Amino acid sequence: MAGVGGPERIEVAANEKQVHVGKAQSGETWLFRASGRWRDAWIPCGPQGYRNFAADVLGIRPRVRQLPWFSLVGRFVRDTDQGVEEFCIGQEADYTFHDSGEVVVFANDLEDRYDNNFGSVKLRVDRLQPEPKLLSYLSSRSSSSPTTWRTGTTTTSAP
Ligand SMILES: [Ca+2]
Repeated sequence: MAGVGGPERIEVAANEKQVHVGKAQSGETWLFRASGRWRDAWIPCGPQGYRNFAADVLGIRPRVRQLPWFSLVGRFVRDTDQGVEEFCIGQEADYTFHDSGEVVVFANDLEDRYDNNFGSVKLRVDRLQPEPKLLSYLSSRSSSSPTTWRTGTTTTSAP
């Protein structure tokens, strides 16, 4: 059995302050994979973002301070209003949710500088159930996922 439902494919526009992905349930792990390029004014980059040396010198940081400029960021808003988690997606990441809540994504830019953003990246999200099914899903992935954008092997480390 594959993940919880099929993969979702979402176009994340660089000029959107938040793009809705869906609702996460407690215990789920989501695999995020992003590809393509977008642009912050004249600076092109991928979903991993770029180094902004001038801003670093001036001490200016984007919305999620600790993550790279223009990296693809996920934000998890718990249903209980018990806080928000932000995590770097970049080109690829997985994230396990310990509560239920809404997931949104966005380019990590300054709050009021989205008007000069162009293009979009493609995001694929696979929702996985806890451990046993996750492992069987990963081992069956090579034969069951003809639509992945990147080829190559996925290495998993046993806990
Ligand atoms: Ca911008």
